[in-house]
Amino acid sequence: MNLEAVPRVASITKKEFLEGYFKPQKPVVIENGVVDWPATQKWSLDYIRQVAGDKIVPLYDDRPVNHKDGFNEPHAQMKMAEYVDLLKSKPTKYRIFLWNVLKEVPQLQKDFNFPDFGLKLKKNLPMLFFGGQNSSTFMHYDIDMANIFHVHFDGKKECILFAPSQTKYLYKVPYSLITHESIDFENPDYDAWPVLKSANGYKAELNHGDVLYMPEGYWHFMKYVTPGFSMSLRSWPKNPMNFARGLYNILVMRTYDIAMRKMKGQKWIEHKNAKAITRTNSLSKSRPRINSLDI
Ligand SMILES: O=C(O)CCC(=O)C(=O)O
Ligand SMILES: [Fe+2]
Repeated sequence: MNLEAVPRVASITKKEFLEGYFKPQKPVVIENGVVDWPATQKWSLDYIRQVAGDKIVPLYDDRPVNHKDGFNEPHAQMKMAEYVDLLKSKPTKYRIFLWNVLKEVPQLQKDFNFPDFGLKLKKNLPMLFFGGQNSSTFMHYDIDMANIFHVHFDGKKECILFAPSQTKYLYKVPYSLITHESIDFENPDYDAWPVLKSANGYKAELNHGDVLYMPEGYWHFMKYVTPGFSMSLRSWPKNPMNFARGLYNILVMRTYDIAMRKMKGQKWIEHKNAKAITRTNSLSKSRPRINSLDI
């Protein structure tokens, strides 16, 4: 794929960040963005096991969206201690997604603060994400179109990003925030997804303590190369169009999608997946070989 490396800086001033990355809406990895956090010294999977071992955690694997699954309903649950043991013992697809561990284990709140990169951050407690070796999230963008500072802990993670301007090449599923779930973004089959060749994106590797800035509405695919966890801090979109899009997503799009799933079930999901293919392929002159079978 046409992926350029996200620039990495050791540290950054507010002015440099706002001028160089926020205003042009470009991603950046800030290596020492949160060095002053006690979390960068303390947080590891072992530490989380120690302080949150007894908590029951909601787990998600990478099964395709099914109408029978509720919106964001977990696929399994276990104690945090068992989950950390599982992460450390073998590759697993189970991930924790949007879990408010900070509310459940208040002592963790002492270990971080809201850094000042020049953007006003949402002060509600940030969520944590965990993943096992080789687990990944679908390519998606976040419903609120926020500016995101994604801080990684313990392991190594690979990220693939696309700006919103690339959406037309990405086989986006209508009334959702994901691309077609059959695309392997690490090794895409261009016979099946020919238009993907036209997309220009970014890649980044995150290690412990790295902060990835993702601008408003950026697509992101994340793969845990080794077990680890991350925290996302968010700032409302500053572009009024993106702010309106975030409100639309939350108030209209999601409501409509949930209603259609209830009414039409799996047929609705299949219809949307087929639409993702026909819409994007209408940009291509060459006829795809495999997609027609998927529909
Ligand atoms: O790393 C993950 O599991 C997903 C992170 C993500 O999607 C986000 O921070 O918005
Ligand atoms: Fe996300």
